[in-house]
Amino acid sequence: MVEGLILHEDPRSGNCYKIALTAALLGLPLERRRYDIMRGETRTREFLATVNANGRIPVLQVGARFLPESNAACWYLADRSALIPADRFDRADMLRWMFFEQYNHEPNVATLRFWLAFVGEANLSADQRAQIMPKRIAGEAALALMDEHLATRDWMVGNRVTLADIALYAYTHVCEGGAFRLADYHHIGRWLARVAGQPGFVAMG
Ligand SMILES: N[C@@H](CCC(=O)N[C@@H](CS)C(=O)NCC(=O)O)C(=O)O
Repeated sequence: MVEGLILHEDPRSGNCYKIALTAALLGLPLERRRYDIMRGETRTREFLATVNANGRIPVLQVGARFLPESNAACWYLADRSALIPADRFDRADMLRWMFFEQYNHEPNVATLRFWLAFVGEANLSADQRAQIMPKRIAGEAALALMDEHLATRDWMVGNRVTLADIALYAYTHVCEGGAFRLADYHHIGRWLARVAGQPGFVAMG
């Protein structure tokens, strides 16, 4: 039994989408509250005081409690479901890919998408512009690692969809917004179709 669930989100954010997709695959009803991060709506005094002192979405509200961090929120929703493997090693391996997503993938693939597709290259600071190439190299390395991993398996962990797939799907399927070339990653391409074919799947946004 899960208490009333509210997702505080900007629907353009892949981090928010992970939670919406997890809820959809589990058939859990989710109320949505929208914020525009481009207008600083997660930086207001009220948001910082009540929703997330870290000034960011997504935040999953569970009754009167607030849970920031996308992967923690996905875990909360999926706890004791088939989206988290029963096998102890696989469960830790799933976490490995979720940490990889936050450290190697999202800061490069998602940030370049945000900068190029939403902020616009002309509006970036000199410091941000200098980071484009290092982030492209690191993002391509993360995608190449996933592609190699998926060459011999259908799912990131075990033999069915888990939170590792959801966490990595969110920004991988829209990586072309950051000028990454999906066509270069054949195994990822087939895996994206597998995730999108799951019963209950919902598209982003
Ligand atoms: N590690 C966090 C990242 C959260 C994050 O970076 N959120 C961005 C949108 S995807 C945000 O709220 N940006 C607005 C801001 O920083 O003002 C997660 O996985 O939830």
